[in-house]
Amino acid sequence: MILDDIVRNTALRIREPEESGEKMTPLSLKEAILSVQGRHAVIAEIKFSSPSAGKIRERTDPGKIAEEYQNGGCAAISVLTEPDYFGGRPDDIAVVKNAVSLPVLRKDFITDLRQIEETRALGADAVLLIAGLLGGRTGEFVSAARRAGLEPLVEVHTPAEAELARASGAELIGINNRDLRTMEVIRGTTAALAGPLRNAGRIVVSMSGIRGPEDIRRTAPHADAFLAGTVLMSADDPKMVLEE
Ligand code: IGP
Repeated sequence: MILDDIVRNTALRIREPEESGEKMTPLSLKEAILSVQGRHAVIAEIKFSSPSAGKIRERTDPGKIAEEYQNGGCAAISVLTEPDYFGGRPDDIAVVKNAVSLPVLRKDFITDLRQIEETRALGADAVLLIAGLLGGRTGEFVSAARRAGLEPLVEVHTPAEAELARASGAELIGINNRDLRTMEVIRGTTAALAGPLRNAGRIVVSMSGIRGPEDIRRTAPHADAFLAGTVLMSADDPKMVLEE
């Protein structure tokens, strides 16, 4: 099972966080999403490969890609830092932060509280917490992220995980249309899970499997923002997708 391998290998890379120097005041992902007007809020992801898509594109300067995304009008940038399956590097966070003035979300497989400290030390503004990996510890990780100065975005894929995320107090909840265990994308997942979360005042981000503006339009009644990776990384001009 790939997910189990990824989680195991990621845990082996954890190091004790080093004392880091002066950190910039974090930018709010929530504010960035809510301030978008007259278009859909998109979190644009930098990801060079993935277990489902294989190699998406040759590795180039992530700062350049982030600039292109920013020029295209995205609300924030997501950076996959997992190296073995997604072609990322932890240091990509700092490279992207230096290139743009948008909030940066760190996307990785977080199962240990030390990775929260590490994420802040890398310079991220927000951190992805996967409810399917953290289970009953989700709330603890949400609190730890806030204490570290990071905004938590809790990812869910099932009704039980959505309830966990709601109860964790996280304001930002990502509904992953892809099942991380089977890789299967079911685009109706966002519509199926969003109702109770939005009624509870949560901000819902629809993630994964977005092929273009049409998918965004169709899901727009159920989500406050969208997170897209593959379609943007493989586009000649991400602006065409982002300008929707
Ligand atoms: C982006 P896509 O289908 O647009 O490339 O998906 C993003 O949702 C996906 O990369 C993702 C992910 C994750 C990756 C969502 N949750 C958790 C790794 C870990």
